[in-house]
Amino acid sequence: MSQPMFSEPLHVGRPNLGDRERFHELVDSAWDRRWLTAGPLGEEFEERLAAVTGTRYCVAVCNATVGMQIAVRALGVGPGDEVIVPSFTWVATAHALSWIGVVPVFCDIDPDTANADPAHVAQLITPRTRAILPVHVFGRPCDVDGLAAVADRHGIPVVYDAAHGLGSTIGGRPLGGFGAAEVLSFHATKFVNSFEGGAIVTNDEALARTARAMRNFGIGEDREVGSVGTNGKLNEGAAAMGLASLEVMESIIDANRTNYEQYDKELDGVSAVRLRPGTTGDERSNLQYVVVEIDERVSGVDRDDVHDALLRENVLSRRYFHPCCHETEPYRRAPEVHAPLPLPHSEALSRRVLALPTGTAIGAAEISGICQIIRRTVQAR
Ligand code: T4K
Repeated sequence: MSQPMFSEPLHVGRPNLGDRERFHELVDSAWDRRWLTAGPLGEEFEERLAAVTGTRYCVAVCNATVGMQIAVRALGVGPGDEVIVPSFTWVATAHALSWIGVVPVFCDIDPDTANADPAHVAQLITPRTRAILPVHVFGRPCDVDGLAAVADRHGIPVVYDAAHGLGSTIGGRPLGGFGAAEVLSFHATKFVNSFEGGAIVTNDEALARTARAMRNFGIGEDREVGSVGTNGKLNEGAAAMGLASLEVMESIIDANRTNYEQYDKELDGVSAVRLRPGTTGDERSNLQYVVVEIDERVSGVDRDDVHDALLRENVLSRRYFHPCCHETEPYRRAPEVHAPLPLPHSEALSRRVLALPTGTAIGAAEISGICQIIRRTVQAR
């Protein structure tokens, strides 16, 4: 068997790393203080995130999944309530709700942006709908005005899953400050990471106070247990990683942009492959995901063929997001509940998408090789 093009695997989601010495210095400070969780590094991380997102309050949490649960619960959403979410997302968005007894009702997307379609959201509202939980997919901002209009008409809040959204802007406004709250992720595979971690950002003081208590077993500022809560605290080691990572955020976005432009150039003119748009119009995207759509009708080669061809050469691309949430086992059993209307755009996109490696762990030579494999594969038939 011939050798793969790359001797070391190239991964989607390979972590970007900040300055090693800075990370060690921060961890040492926690060590010296003997303060290991919910401490000053977490508070500093919160302050910096509030500044980056232009929000008044930030509540750092152990991951975005728990962050979304806290955010919707802090807004009074509970078991049996319905929340509208896109089906074209990482399954965490739906699971965060189901895990606390809330019913995810899946909406379709606008195929241009891959984000929740406000018109479809409006059709799914019932007397049981208590919130909308859209996702800024791949760092591209949602139609925040369209979603706000639907939510306002029905008197329900919007909470954004902003797991992909840090550092992206719309009309010059950073993501983080839209809706009642937005929830960020700092999982290792996110372009800014804290090993595992997340944050709820909001301009609503009461919501921030409730979320802060819920993160800590419901214990309020008066040290009394005022509500049911969970353990959603961020530890100081994670906060140290998050700070070191956040400090180099702009340089990671620069690297992502350079990578994106190279993919764009090298895949230009390959009619079976469409690079999904990154930064457009008045939007800036963090470009943390480079996603192509493979059009099987053009070359007879489908997305899975390209995925497998890359794998043979040691490139681990990812099918984000396939299958759609409503096609996974826990949700497809009750389509009348979870996807009462058809979701053709989500299903079609889900069959075409493939995320390719980017970030600071990859260079120009590797991107050229990846594009060569893709070109060769789609032009082979
Ligand atoms: N909402 C959205 C829209 C999300 O995308 C996510 C997470 C969430 C909510 C939930 O946020 P958190 O609760 O996690 O904060 C990954 C991640 O596990 C998941 O966090 C992420 N979305 C999703 C898009 O991708 P997998 O199963 O594809 O990742 P995994 O662990 O296989 O890693 C991907 C690649 O990265 C691998 O090929 C290896 C590489 N890798 C991974 C890790 C962890 C490394 O090189 N080093 C590492 O440390 O789900």
